[in-house]
Amino acid sequence: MRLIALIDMDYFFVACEELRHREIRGKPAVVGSDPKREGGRGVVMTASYAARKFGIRSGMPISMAYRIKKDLAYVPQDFEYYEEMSAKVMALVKTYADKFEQVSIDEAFIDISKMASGYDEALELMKGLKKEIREKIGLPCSIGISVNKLMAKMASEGAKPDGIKVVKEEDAAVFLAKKPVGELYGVGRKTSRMLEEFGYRTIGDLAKANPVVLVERFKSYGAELHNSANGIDDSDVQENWEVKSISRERTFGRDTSDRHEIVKAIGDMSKEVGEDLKKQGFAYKVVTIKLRYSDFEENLRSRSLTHRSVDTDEIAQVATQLFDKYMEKGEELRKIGVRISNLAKYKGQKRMTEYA
Ligand code: TTP
Ligand code: MG
Ligand code: MG
Repeated sequence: MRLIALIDMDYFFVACEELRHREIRGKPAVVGSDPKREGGRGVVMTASYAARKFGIRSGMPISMAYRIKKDLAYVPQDFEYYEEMSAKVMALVKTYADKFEQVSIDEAFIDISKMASGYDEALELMKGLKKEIREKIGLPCSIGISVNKLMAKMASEGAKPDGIKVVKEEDAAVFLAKKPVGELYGVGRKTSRMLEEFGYRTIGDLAKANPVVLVERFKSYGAELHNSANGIDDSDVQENWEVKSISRERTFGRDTSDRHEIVKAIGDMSKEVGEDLKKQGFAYKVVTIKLRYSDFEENLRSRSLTHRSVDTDEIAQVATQLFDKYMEKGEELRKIGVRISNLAKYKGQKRMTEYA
């Protein structure tokens, strides 16, 4: 029996902000682009559940959110911080997974078929994960558990906020039947409108529809829609936790144009990156540096080697050459980063460590 779980963080960006802004905890709050800087054209990226009570939603113009709720707390977005929190969450989630597939900044599917032998064990396991995310990171999440990705996702929606829901295979049809078609995973606004025009109002309507008619109306997508509406989904959890790149970044205490200081930072980071590379048994092909200037402008500059390499000294050499070539004269750096990418497992890994 397959057991799949979907972990999705609750009101993710605002929840992250609540961690470092105590004053907005539990209050109606949004994260979004600055309404003043963009002439009020920014949109709400995330709304806390307290804000959702007033009808404030992701994608809504910030100006409208303010009209609805005058004393709404507003926090400007800080993607780097959310990505950092996301990485912490995902690192924990992976430890609970046979297979792990991150599908967005706040969401991942895991296959727990080997870790748990039935619904009860799966539930216990996921309770542990949820508790660990709460205790170690401080963030709330919701978890759906079922026999495939589609149903796990649908179950997680039913668990929100801050809950866990198991939908057994035999209960899938009833669980889905009364929901509006627009809530079916994978159905966007356009498809949803078309489905309604054809008279399929609920997922149950779609499940009972003649698949031949659906294929006539929606081509091959019709068959998929019919399967989804019946809770059927054979797709596997696609592992993506192979490291695709290894990187380090350093923010200087004070903005600097001092070559000596910067090259030393490049050297230190390259060494760390090289150590990770060896540990993980990869060879790399591309070296990239990131230059963040004092005005927050950011440039990435890369060089691709002719062959995949395991030579870790070369990382600092190439990164330094890139720096000398591309650093803008007269500018100061706030931050510098080194990254290696286009990685592949190094077959001679064992031998390399034997001789090292
Ligand atoms: P979601 O998981 O869709 O939403 P959420 O975490 O804010 O709320 P929920 O409790 O319902 O899961 O999206 C995750 C993050 O992605 C969200 O916090 C902000 C970002 N996002 C956008 O930037 N734009 C959008 O339109 C949506 C939907 C999300
Ligand atoms: Mg979420
Ligand atoms: Mg999400």
